[in-house]
Amino acid sequence: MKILTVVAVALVDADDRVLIAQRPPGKALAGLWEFPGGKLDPGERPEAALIRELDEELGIAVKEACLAPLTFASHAYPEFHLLMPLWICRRWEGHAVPREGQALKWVRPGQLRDYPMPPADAPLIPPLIDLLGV
Ligand code: 9L3
Ligand code: MG
Repeated sequence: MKILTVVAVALVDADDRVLIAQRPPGKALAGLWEFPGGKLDPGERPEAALIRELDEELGIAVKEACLAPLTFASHAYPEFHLLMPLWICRRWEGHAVPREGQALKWVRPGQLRDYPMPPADAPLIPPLIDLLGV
């Protein structure tokens, strides 16, 4: 089975709210809320891919030193196996804005369950609640 690496981040604001983005119409899993991130380009380091995705999708600049590994998701889709490391980040430059037509929401960890997520993302919620509280 093909293993696909996708990188993702929990951006956390000063009130311990986490940013989720709604996948736009036309994409796979459209309408579901996810932690921002995406696929690696060929030969790209995971951290570099995440920094690039955050610039492209949200217009924010993240320094690699401000990314801390938190947990990972491992999920079998019918066509591939998704392995998704999740970093946590509390410091970045700029204001997160939807650059790809996606809706954005800052949500308390205890409220994340109210937003339908891709199956790979939902198991990432309990570690965030453990770390940040509800
Ligand atoms: N995916 C799941 N949860 C996420 C992200 C960023 C991505 N938090 C899944 C959706 C797709 C695959 O990873 O199946 C690749 O993502 P994209 O390149 O379509 O955004
Ligand atoms: Mg993406």
